[in-house]
Amino acid sequence: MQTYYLAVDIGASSGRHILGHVENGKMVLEEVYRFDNTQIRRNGHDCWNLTALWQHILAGMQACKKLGKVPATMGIDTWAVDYVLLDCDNQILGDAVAYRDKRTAGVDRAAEALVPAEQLYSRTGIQKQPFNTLYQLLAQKKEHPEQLEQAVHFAMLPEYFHARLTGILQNEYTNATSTNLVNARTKTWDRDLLAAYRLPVRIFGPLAMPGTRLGSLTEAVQQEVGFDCTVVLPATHDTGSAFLAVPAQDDCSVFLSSGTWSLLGVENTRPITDEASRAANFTNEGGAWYRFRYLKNIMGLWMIQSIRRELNGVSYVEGSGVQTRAAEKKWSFDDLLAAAQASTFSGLVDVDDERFLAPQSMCEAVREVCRTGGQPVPEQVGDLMRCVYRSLARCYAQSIRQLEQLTGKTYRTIHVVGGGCKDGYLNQLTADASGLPVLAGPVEGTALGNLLVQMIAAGEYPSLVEARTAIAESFPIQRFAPAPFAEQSKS
Ligand code: LFR
Repeated sequence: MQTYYLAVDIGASSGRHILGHVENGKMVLEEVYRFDNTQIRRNGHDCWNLTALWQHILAGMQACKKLGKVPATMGIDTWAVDYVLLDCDNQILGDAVAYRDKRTAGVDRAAEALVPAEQLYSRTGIQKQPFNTLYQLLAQKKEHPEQLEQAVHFAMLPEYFHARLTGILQNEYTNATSTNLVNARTKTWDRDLLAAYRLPVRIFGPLAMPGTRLGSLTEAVQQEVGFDCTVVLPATHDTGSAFLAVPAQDDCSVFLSSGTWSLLGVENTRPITDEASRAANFTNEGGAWYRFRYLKNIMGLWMIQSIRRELNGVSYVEGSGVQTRAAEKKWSFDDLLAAAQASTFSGLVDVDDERFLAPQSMCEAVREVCRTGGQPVPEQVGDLMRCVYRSLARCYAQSIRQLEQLTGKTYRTIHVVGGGCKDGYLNQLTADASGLPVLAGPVEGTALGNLLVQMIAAGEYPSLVEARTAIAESFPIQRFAPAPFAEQSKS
């Protein structure tokens, strides 16, 4: 009888249930359920719809039952930094505010008055991002001090869902590091920092490692889905899972997890928390088996996704939420790609510009950044797209040069995993800009990394090395060589 494992992988724009099993040493995946993740406007903030997400989690489990493929274990991963505060009955206090919401504007300055930025980085190794949980918690404390006072538990979103599945609330290490409140050396909550920010130490529980067996489904959930199984913690931060699934066979590769964000970096056994690293805004996120993901957040496909939504008439209007208008033409990703390839536009933008984080109009934001940067302004869709694509590739290339300076190593290949690795045009631009071959695949990086931890916990593979070799042998990897005379981006 086949043993199945279930990864529930929820990203900022969509989620999926992927069943995995091992056949003759190889990994086999099957997507059983997919859903959209859309935000709602609540009490003046952009929030996640946790009720809808929970219904989707259950519906995907029911789909497994219907197929007759009941998993032995399951685990949930999501994007990082977002959380909820819970009371003693695990009920949410306040809302599950989404990280691109404006509530954190200016909070970093107040935080820096309490702990200087250099000190924070040298303790946690986490890059400064306006949306880090630390700033969100301080924003919530300012707006609703009573919610922090009443809180009994702090739960990152996968932990909240795991608690609904099992009745057990357990904080997990990889996602906890994205809060900016975990000490990179002691690898647990930094009590001095919590005290300095006047955050209640009592709500932050002990941190469990990926691979921990949490428990079985509650009676109520069993009734809903028609089976029982064991929840095993994956690296609950999606990027933590994605990096595990990179089929690198040596340590000369740069990893790129390509989705809404482009996460580009390497794995280290020790954190790098010096000033040069802080200035370059590289982060040391905690990984399974205490491997540190030394990486940079690059704006990523969010820019392309936002342009497409906008051209297709979907826009976000502050105060009233998502609005749609009739669009003259519906643009597919292939249409956008073809338009980019037909353009000869030469302007470039710094994709890390904060104006791209949550603009009312991404098309206008790109034009504005071009204009203020003294670049030609892209008016046509193809020009806009070519500008974004080439700017992303240039940023990847520059970040690799920075990485080499910071780690003192030379990198020879780029491994791309995640949905974005299907974009052959971007892969080729990346190879050309960096002068390095790009190895693209597997597409389901995050879900695969989630499954990999469950499979190691179940004894299917003895360790990460064998599991990564199995991934290399189980999925097609496409190679993009740099064009011989391509102009490389210098940092
Ligand atoms: C990717 C990701 C990144 C994190 C960002 C916000 O999905 O998890 O690693 O920086 O989303 O949570």
